[in-house]
Amino acid sequence: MGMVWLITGASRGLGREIARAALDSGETVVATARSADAVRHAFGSDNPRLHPLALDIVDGEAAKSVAAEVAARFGGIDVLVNNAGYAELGFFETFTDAEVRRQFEVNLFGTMNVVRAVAPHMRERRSGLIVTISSVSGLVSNAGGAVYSASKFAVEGWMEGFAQEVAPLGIRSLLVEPGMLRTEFMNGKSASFGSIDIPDYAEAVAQFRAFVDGANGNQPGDPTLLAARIVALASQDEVPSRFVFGDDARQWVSAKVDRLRQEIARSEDRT
Ligand code: NJP
Repeated sequence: MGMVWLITGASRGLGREIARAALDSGETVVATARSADAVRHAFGSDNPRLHPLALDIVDGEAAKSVAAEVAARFGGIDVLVNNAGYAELGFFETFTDAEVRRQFEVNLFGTMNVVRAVAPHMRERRSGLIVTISSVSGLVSNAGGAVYSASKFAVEGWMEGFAQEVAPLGIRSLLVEPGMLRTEFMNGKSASFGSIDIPDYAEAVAQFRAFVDGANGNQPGDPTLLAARIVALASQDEVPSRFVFGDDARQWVSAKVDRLRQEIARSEDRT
């Protein structure tokens, strides 16, 4: 039967590619998105090892029943992939409080719901791998990405600590920080823009939106390649705690680490 994978946000983009790569490796895949039909539609032909289920990660009770159903049916969950997520793009003050909270509701609290639902089943077997698709924006923040980054920094901070809590219980964690991937992430279906017009930011926001529109469809990162890498890593005995994927991501993270080192050195001088 191979390993049992539970993947969120598998109706399109990276989640769908991870599901495909896992199926190609002979794994059993429970692929979820808000609509099970959307998942069925995404995969087309019937594969007996593919099990589409509906899961809106914002719904904690739904996450618990999906996890219980999968564990009962397949005897456990070997790999959880926290992939579902979206981006609120734009300058911080152009967002309403509700828009900011929605970003956290999905990216942070939604992912927490799924982990809260799955972790007990992994603890019971003293075994499991939690793969969390964070972002380069979980380590580096830029103008226009403040709200999205806030949610992904939160995911990073939570997972970095949680991973240490569950490691003695046999659960491993892999945080993935991709650069820009060619998915539907930046189009109107997924990304959402701040709704408040503020003249002081108008020009900068227009430039930022032009950048996003230009990048949409032309992102350097190949989601199929990343999916293959993730599936390969999941079968290794030693799984790294982080995987920064793409030249763009590595450059941004390296530059941030350099800046941090300089800041630390300067702080030392001041004290
Ligand atoms: O995006 P997209 P990606 N409950 O829009 C699902 C991160 N990332 O594949 O329910 C459950 O093609 C949605 O399903 P549906 C990014 O932050 C990306 O690029 O049918 N599912 C769909 O399957 C995210 O964490 C880039 O609408 C929910 C999927 O999420 C992950 O990669 C760069 C949901 C989104 O597919 C996958 O994003 C980076 C909910 N409440 C990180 N809300 C990039 N693309 O450039 C949404 O660093 N979904």
